[in-house]
Amino acid sequence: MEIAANIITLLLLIPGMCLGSHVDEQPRTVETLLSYLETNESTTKQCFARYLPQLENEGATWSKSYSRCLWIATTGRQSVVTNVAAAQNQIREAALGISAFIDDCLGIADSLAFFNCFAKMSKRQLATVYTISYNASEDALRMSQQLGTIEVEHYLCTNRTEHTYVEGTDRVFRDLDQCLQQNEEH
Ligand SMILES: *[C@@H]1O[C@H](CO)[C@@H](O)[C@H](O)[C@H]1NC(C)=O
Ligand SMILES: *[C@@H]1O[C@H](CO)[C@@H](O)[C@H](O)[C@H]1NC(C)=O
Ligand SMILES: CC(=O)N[C@H]1CO[C@H](CO)[C@@H](O)[C@@H]1O
Repeated sequence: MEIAANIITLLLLIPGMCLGSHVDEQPRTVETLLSYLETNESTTKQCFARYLPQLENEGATWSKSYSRCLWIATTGRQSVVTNVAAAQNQIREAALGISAFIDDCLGIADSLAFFNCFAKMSKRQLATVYTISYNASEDALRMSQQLGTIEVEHYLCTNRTEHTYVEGTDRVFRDLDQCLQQNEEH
């Protein structure tokens, strides 16, 4: 903390030392610089004491918002999956019915009975296959649309969080900079 404060004060001082009105005079010795740092230390400390908590606040707000964005997206995806569970079950049941019928036919050793079994594959079973395909493609489309919306919302949420953080920290850094500069002008 203290070291960081001194380093930043040092960085603020160096351009002034190089370009200041004292160019023709003896360069300031390290000793003078150190005494400057010492005499200005308390105001520098005050600046950091005031603005570091604000920076920490910005960080905490970012962290909370980011977690919230993540939570919204995760629960959103979970509810999409939960909502299609019934449709998925209907398709599974229908497919298992057809599968059982086909398995029965495949299990028949006698050729004539084998052919007769498949010959009995009724229009109804074919209609079920069609319904499975129709429902499945509709469900897949609706689901990917809903998941896509969640992704977009998630992007907007994190982007907004990022934006607020960048703006907030920028403001604090400018205030801190001003505080340190006032310190320098005293
Ligand atoms: C297909 O969808 C309709 C309407 O949601 C539903 O009533 C039917 O049970 C579904 N059938 C299958 C095989 O998924
Ligand atoms: C994301 O944030 C950046 C910077 O804040 C902004 O320029 C951009 O427009 C934002 N994008 C969306 C889609 O909001
Ligand atoms: C507030 C304070 O201590 N300011 C000092 C900062 O350093 C300059 C240069 O040494 C002094 O003149 C100020 O009094």
